[in-house]
Amino acid sequence: ALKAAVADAAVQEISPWLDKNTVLGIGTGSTANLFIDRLSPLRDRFRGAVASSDASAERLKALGIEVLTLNSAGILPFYVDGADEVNAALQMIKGGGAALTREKIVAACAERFICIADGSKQVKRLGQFPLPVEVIPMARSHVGRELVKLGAEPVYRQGVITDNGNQIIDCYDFTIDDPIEMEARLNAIAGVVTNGLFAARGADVLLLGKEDGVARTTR
Ligand code: DER
Repeated sequence: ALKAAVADAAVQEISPWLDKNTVLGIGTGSTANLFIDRLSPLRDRFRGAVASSDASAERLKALGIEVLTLNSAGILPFYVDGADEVNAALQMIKGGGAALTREKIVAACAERFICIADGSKQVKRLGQFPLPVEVIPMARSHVGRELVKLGAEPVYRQGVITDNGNQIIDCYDFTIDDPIEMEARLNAIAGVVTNGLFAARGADVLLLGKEDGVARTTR
């Protein structure tokens, strides 16, 4: 119910801005799916969407919403997506659904990142949720050793291949004092494609579902 409430709030957030040329950036996960479902009645009021995963693209198409490639869409007015954790600075950990690379790419092309999450995702400090890191398969052991040096406990996410053909390492018991600095350090490790810290480019609006309603925070 909290997820549904934030999905409704996200529709309210964007609907005044929709026109026939609007292309929306759409995330991945159960909360993003509820948002996708709510776009269906509005599909004649915007042009289409860019999806951050094959799963979201399929869901959009099934609802008759045009799915565009990011290269054909250019700059997007909005990116709407969930998060695994979000702090007071609207920095996030994402990647629970293994879509972090395309999520970070589509988010980078959006003017406004609207994060939709239930209250359980709000944390004081990022890192309770194991931080996902997408790696080139041949580099998995090397990246694992580098993550140990950074103080993480790396665990290979067995049986998961991302939409980009890569693998995921989840970093447990990881103390992240400075999310922006750590995001950059992780990106510098040879073999890392993307890490789940969305800190340098966090969310612009957070719609957080709580028992007493949806709290809206801007950065
Ligand atoms: O994998 C992801 O980044 C998802 O957005 C995840 O962070 C949120 O998924 P949920 O809405 O199913 O909790």
